[in-house]
Amino acid sequence: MDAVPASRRVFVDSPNVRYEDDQIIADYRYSANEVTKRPNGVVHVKPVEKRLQIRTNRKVNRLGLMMVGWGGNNGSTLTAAIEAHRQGITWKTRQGLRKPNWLGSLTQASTVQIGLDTTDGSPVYVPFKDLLPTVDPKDIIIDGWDISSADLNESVRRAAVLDVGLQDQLEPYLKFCKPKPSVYKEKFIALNQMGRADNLIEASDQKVLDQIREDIRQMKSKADTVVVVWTANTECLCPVLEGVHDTADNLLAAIANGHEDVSPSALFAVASILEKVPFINGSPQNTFVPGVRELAQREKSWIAGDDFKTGQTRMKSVLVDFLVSCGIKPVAIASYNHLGNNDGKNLSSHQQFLAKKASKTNVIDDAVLSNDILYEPGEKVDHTVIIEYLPYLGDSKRAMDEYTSEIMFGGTNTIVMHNVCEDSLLAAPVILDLAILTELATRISFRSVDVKDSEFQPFTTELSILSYMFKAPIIQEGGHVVNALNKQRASILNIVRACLGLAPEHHMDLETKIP
Ligand code: NAI
Ligand code: DG6
Repeated sequence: MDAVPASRRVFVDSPNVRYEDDQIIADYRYSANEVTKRPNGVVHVKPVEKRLQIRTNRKVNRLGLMMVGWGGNNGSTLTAAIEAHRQGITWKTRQGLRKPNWLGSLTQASTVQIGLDTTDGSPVYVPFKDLLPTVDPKDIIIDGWDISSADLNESVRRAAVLDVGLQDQLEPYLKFCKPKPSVYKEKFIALNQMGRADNLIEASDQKVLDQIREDIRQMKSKADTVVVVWTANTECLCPVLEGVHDTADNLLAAIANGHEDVSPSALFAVASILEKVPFINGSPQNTFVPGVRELAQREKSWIAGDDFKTGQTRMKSVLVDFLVSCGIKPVAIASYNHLGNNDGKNLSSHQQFLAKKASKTNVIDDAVLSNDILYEPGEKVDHTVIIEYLPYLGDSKRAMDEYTSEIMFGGTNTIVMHNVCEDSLLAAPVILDLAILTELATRISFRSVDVKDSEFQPFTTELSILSYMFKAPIIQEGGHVVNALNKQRASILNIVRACLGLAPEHHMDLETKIP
């Protein structure tokens, strides 16, 4: 018997879902509450329902992933992991034989409760990747840019993240992966990175932009969908200048005139937008200045960011949400890190550190705002973030956190955490998920059944469905930022369920609670 392909292992038997050869069409009732806060203090809640049709194209596109900062620890680790899977490499360590896996990936290693078993009432879990057709990591075509000319074999060895037995077997494949030249502007990343910059496009900003666009077009000739991810060094925050960064036209003119305050990451974002390929910012800097956002909207191109959420901050966005939703009041948080990789070296420079500090700090804002029993309007948690560079440790990052909260009757509850792990082994699966979920998002569209003759529309420009993967998610104007990890996960999963005509996961389990 032929194995059932992953994308056909879950079948929804409902009059609300139509599986056609090339698409899945779901009729979906989206329930929400319209709330008005009345002057007399009454919170008036009106449940509303919108009838939607959701269409998912079933044909998975051939995905081309282009990483800016390809030769860095994240870029090289992800490339090595994909190649190790593709080649089926195994390697020996002191602990025994190892084989590649995708632990840490939402799409590849997590499961979703789909319902209760009809025979014994036990919960049935299915792999996330079996719900809708998604890209197989082994099929991703990878390319990218780096200011360092090291090929990917050299980069993997420089990063010193993976076992040598694996590095050696990957060499025949990785040594041919050579990053494309990129743009280096001294004022944006730390001066201590200068020694690495030997692979540069020495030209005006306009020519750099044209070259990046040409590079993307080359990838387009091999792949149906191209996603560009910034996993290069954290830049300092860019001053948002009137006449330069404020509108799409001013920004394009500033690039044409070679204005020094256009950041390299903004050049990559603009190039991606003009080529109409999604651009994802994995670092904390303000790449998405108003001009970039306006351009993305005008060109109907997708953007997402900022700053991958992988370790300490991911835990913070769970823990603070948990405390506040228990009615416990976090009042002081001290988050300290030391690490020895090149990211840590770049962040040892104050201006770049400030960008990172902001995204690591703001992640508790939504939890604080959610509870006005605990917090007065405008009240802040005493919150500090420190990062130190300790070269000896390489990619092994140490994160120490102390959370002090107020509990009943003047008591305090202090939680202390110590986390040690390879930074890039947490980041690589997150970048993979971003690429896979972005490709999936490009195949989903929505139409309102309540509006006559309405046409299917894709997600809006800011792909906030990807918020789970970011410390500081960007959202469309008028939206609200969600930082709490479990809400972000529920958002992705419930949208995927909606594509199959399934109600959101409500965990009510009434089957087992009422007669
Ligand atoms: P890395 O320093 O090892 O790699 C960055 C790479 O970017 C280097 O190879 C560098 O040569 C290259 N680069 C710098 N400027 C460039 C430019 N203009 N164009 C092309 N390449 C350029 O750093 P790592 O550990 O790979 O992290 C990458 C980024 O991801 C950093 O900004 C980091 O803060 C961010 N990040 C990392 C997380 C993690 O867990 N590892 C989580 C969240 C964010
Ligand atoms: C030190 O915190 C360096 C940073 O680049 C982090 O490693 C990275 O942003 C991951 O952050 P977090 O807080 O999710 O572990």
